[in-house]
Amino acid sequence: MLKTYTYADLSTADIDKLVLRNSDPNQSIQSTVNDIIEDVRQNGDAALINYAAKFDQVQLEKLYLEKEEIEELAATISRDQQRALEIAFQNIHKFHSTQLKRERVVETMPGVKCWREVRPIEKVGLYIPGGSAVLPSTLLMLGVPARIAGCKEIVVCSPPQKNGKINGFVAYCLLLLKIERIYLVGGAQAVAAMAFGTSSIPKVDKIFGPGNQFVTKAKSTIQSLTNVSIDIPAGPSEVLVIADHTANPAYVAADLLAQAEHGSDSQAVLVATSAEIVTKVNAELESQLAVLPRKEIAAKAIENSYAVITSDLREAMRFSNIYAPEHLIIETDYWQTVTSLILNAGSVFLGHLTPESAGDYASGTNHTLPTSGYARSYSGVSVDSFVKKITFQSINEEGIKQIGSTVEILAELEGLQAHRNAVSIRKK
Ligand code: HSO
Ligand code: ZN
Repeated sequence: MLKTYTYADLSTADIDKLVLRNSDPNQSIQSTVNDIIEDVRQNGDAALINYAAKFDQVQLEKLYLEKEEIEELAATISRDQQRALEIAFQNIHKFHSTQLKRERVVETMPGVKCWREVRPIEKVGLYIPGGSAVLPSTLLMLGVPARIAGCKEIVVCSPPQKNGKINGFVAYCLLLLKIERIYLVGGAQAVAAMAFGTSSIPKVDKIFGPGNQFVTKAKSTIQSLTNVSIDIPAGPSEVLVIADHTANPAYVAADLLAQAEHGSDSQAVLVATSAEIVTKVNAELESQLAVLPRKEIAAKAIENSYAVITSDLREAMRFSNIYAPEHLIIETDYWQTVTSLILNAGSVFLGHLTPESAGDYASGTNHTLPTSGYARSYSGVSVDSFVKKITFQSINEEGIKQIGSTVEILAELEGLQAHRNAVSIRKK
């Protein structure tokens, strides 16, 4: 049963409280993460081997698997499973390959040419969560855009299984991506390893990937300790479903549960245009939840979740924009009337036949998306996340004449004589 609120009864302060998530109020996650980061910084590989023993219950001799071992593991999955991963790979590739666009050269004044060129980030680190569910799809979502961008070195970290290996699906994705090594490190320690480098694990320029609260906290922490950047704060996953009277309550419940099964810290929010819809969805939640293999996890997440009743779709969109969901599913016949009202969301799923699961795996869009309200200011991962856009300019004789006095005057008014001279000397 979802806790239920009525939008009209909520004050601004109530709404602020409702939309707050993943807040670590007593800093306990931060302090654990700080200790792990410091340990990895000082003790490198030895710390990583200790954490594998402690968190993954495995005594590792080496911290990575190489090509032959990866190929062996990949061969253990069925042809149907390989085929499904290939189709996902192809669709993600198709969608992302349009994202590398050449921009045109702009002549801002005669003889003054400016443009931007794209260059890949050279070394990228991809974090593939293990934990309660192994997510090979995440490897495709990060590896495909990294390949399209042309990144030279792709470092992949994922927690080891108890047998010191990785699962066959992750292995098969590595083959599809032509990545020949995977590092057996999980959690905050993987983030720290890629940020500082250890004898086994290369230091990277940027770290990507979703994770639990520890991974997300580690990513935000290493940004202030190193010159390594991160993709986005992608923490516990969340969905907001907007449903009106045209929605199928069974579909809505299925979508909420698909989110809830990710982790007990996931959130699934229903915004419905009547109390009756909430009642019907609750009934479906109960019956569908009862038969889920991960029902304990999903039930906890549902406890963490809620429903909001609004008077119409516009009001529903207003709440959704404040919540700024990672995933927004709009289940109404009238979705075309509200898409222009969407201001904040990571990825949007429209109509009755567009489950989030399609985007999670195989339609082509990326599933690494901003959570915890960061969709207000961040975009999801794309090819853009793996490149820099460098600006260039070239000025000729005509150009320096055209722009010279403007720069001289501006340099003068800022009291920067040397700036002025750098122009004047060329005008002579
Ligand atoms: N919903 C997750 C992605 C995922 N789902 C991977 C299944 N596997 C975060 O967008
Ligand atoms: Zn998912």
